[in-house]
Amino acid sequence: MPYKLQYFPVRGRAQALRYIVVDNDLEVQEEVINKIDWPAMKPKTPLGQLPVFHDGDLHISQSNAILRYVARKHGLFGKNDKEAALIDMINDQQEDIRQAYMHLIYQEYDTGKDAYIKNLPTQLATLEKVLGENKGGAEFFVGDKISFVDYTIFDLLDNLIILSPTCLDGFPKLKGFHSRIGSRDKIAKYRATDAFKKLPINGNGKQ
Ligand code: 0HH
Repeated sequence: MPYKLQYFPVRGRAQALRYIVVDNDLEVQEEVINKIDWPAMKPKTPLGQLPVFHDGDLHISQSNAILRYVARKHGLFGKNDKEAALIDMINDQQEDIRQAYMHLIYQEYDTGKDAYIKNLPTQLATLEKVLGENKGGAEFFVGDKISFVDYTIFDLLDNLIILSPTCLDGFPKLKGFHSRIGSRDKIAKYRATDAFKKLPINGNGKQ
């Protein structure tokens, strides 16, 4: 039985999972939830929010829990406990940066954008450093095989580049990483589709 993903028609908190799906040939049926249908649906979801991921009678909310579940099942969580711990650590760092990004987008875009962009190098430096600690930054964030954190960070960087096109100029490893993941055959093909191109990043039109 295919998995099912329910989410709003935005990249948002489902996009890393969508990259995992296309890059690993997973069978996932996506149900797009429109704003008008949401109030009736909200109380029926596990935590009153989307995304929700269904695997048979298992219904999971919280995007990072979904990513971890899919990663465990499909070999995208490192090859041992040590790698898994590093993947978790780096994804949590990614989550901190993502939350600050979402705060800017949804709470203070007009008043906070300049300060946010000014502070971005401090946040990106942490990712540049950890990437460099694995094979000099030439491949993935952890180990020698792609893991779910590579997809979450690819998506985060993609959003940040749209917000501030030069933000990776001082971070050659992250820049190379973003280009490498974006050039993977299935990801590049998916990103060239109209369906991807017309999907807004966020729900309020800001990016
Ligand atoms: N920590 C949770 C996670 O990672 C946060 C989930 C969350 O904030 O899964 N969900 C939001 C939608 S993501 C939610 O369910 C933000 C994108 C909003 C786009 C909305 C576009 C609507 C256009 C049709 N929000 C609804 C709610 O809380 O009632």
